[in-house]
Amino acid sequence: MEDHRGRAARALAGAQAQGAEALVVASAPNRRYLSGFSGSAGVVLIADGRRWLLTDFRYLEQAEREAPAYEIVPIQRQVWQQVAALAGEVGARRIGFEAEHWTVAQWRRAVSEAPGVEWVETAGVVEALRVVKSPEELQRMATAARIADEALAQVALILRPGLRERDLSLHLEAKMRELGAEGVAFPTIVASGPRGSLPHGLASDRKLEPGELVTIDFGAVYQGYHSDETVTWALAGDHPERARLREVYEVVRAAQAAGLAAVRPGVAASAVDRAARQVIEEAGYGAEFGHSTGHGVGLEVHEAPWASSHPTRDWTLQPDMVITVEPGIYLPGLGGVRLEDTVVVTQDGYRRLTQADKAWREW
Ligand SMILES: [Mn+2]
Repeated sequence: MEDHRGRAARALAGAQAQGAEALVVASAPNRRYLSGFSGSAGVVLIADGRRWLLTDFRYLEQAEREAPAYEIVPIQRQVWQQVAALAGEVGARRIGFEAEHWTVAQWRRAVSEAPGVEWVETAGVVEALRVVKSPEELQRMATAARIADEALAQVALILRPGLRERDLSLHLEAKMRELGAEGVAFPTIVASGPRGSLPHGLASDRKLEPGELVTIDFGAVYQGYHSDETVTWALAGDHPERARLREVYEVVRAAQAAGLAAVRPGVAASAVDRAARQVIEEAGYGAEFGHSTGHGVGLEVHEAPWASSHPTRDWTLQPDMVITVEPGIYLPGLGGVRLEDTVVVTQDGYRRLTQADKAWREW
């Protein structure tokens, strides 16, 4: 069982640093991180020594079981009035909310239901806690990655020209579920041949052809935690641009190796991006690598820390952070290559969670 009391105390301290006396958390991954509750609806409220989870009739029994560190409160008609009354029990009137997750309509509703509350905008409070993973979280992520890798190995057995991208994704997703995944981390990307230039090309009806490349970007979810991995495989056979595709592949592979080699504690995540990007730029493909090099993974498939060249949201890597390293090159009309691993920052470097071989592979 995770230390939900400790997490709640740290979240409250973070909210206090942003001017609040209490914190409400309604975004699903943050709510789950703080309480253990995995349901789709509910509000966590944390104030001076107290922890409440307000949820509706559908989830009361589940909430009692999943969130023993919290007082479970059935939601009545006006949830924000209830929140105000509970916070009032410990004298809290300035209640922080997650400004990055609320809609304007939600904020208006809170203001109108609880006019006596001063609603304080907070940002990134729980997200900042989530970046460093606990041993239990790392265990779950390692299991998600292993499931995904085993499913990919099964897909390799059916890979051949004539196979539709859609059938490849269906097979991969079914195998992940069979192997214990509770779901897929995101709709599987299968981009073959010229579609490889679409960085997020969802699996289509297109049939694989001899000699071309196919990029597969996929992940499993295990006990709420995601994996994220990309391979680009070559199909055997002749292709007029084969030599060029191979050259591009080796550039991306070198870029990924350079990005991984930069991963260690104390390093800025932007330095990982720079290390990978430099290899691609020096090979003359800088303009064809238009996305950032990586991102955190956990309860969400994309979360902090971000490994990008963006100057205002840099992160210093610490042990037990989890990030992806996933450079790519995309050539419209020809195809593309991306290679991605999810890794844990260790005391002196990194450890891969995703294990599929990233050397050139022909099937
Ligand atoms: Mn990714």
